[in-house]
Amino acid sequence: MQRLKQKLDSGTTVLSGWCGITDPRYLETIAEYDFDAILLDMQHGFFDETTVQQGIATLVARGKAPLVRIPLGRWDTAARVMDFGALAVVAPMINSAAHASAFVSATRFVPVGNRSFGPRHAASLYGIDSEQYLTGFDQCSLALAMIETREAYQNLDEIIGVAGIDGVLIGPGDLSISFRQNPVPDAYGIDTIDVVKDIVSRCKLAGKKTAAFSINPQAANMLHGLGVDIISVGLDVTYIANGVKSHLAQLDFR
Ligand code: 3PY
Ligand code: MG
Repeated sequence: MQRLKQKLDSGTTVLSGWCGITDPRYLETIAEYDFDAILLDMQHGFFDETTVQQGIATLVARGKAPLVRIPLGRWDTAARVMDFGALAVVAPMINSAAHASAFVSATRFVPVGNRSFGPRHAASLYGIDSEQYLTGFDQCSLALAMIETREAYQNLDEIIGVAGIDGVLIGPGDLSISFRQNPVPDAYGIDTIDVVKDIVSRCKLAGKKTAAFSINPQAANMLHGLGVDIISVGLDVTYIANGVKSHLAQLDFR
C-alpha cells in the first residue's frame, strides 16, 4: 500500500496506464507491462462500481497501484473507490476551493475530512488489519484534483491550498478546449503549454504532487522534462490501435 507514496516521495517518476475498458483479461494484460500504476476511468471510460472494484483487485494482485477517476462531482463514488482500495482518486473538473473541499471531505478521514468508516475490504485487499488501515491510509493515498479549465487555473492557488488535496492531475484536452473556447482539443498546444508549465511550477512551490495525462510518448517525454510526478501515457484504445496498426504494417501481402 505504501509503495506509490514512497516512490513519489523519493522523487521517482510514476508511470501510469489509462484504461476505460473493463474486461479483466484485458486489464491483466496491461498489468503485465512496465507501469507503476494504472488508472481506471469512470468519467469517460466504462467502469462502474462493480467493475472498478474488480479492476482494483486485479491490479493490486499484480503489484500495480490502482488509480481511479470518478465521474463528475460524484463524491459518494470517491469514497467508495477508496473503500475498494484505490490508492489515488482523481476528481475531474475541480474548478474552485469549494469543489476541492467537498472532494477532501469525502475521501479523507478526520480531522482533515469526514470520510465514513468502512475499511474492511481495502484492509484485507492490502493484507493489513482495519486499525492499520485507518491510521495509515491517509498517508498512502492521494486525492488529485483535475485542473482542466480556465476557471480552475484562475483558482489554482486556492484549490491546492485546501488541506487534504495532495496534488493535481492536468487534463490537457479539456484545458485547451476551455482556453480556446473550441470543442476540438489541442493538448499541450500553443494556447496552453505555458499554462501547463505554470501549473507544474506552482504546485511544486506549494509542495503538491503533479500528475498529467498524455496521449503519446512524445507528450509523456515532454512532461518528464517538466518534472511531472505521475505521468500517464496513452489509453486503452490507443494501445489496441497501435498494436493492430503495427501488425498490419508489417504484413508483406497488403
Ligand atoms: C483531458 O485531457 O481533459 C483529460 O481529462 C484526460 O483524459
Ligand atoms: Mg478532461
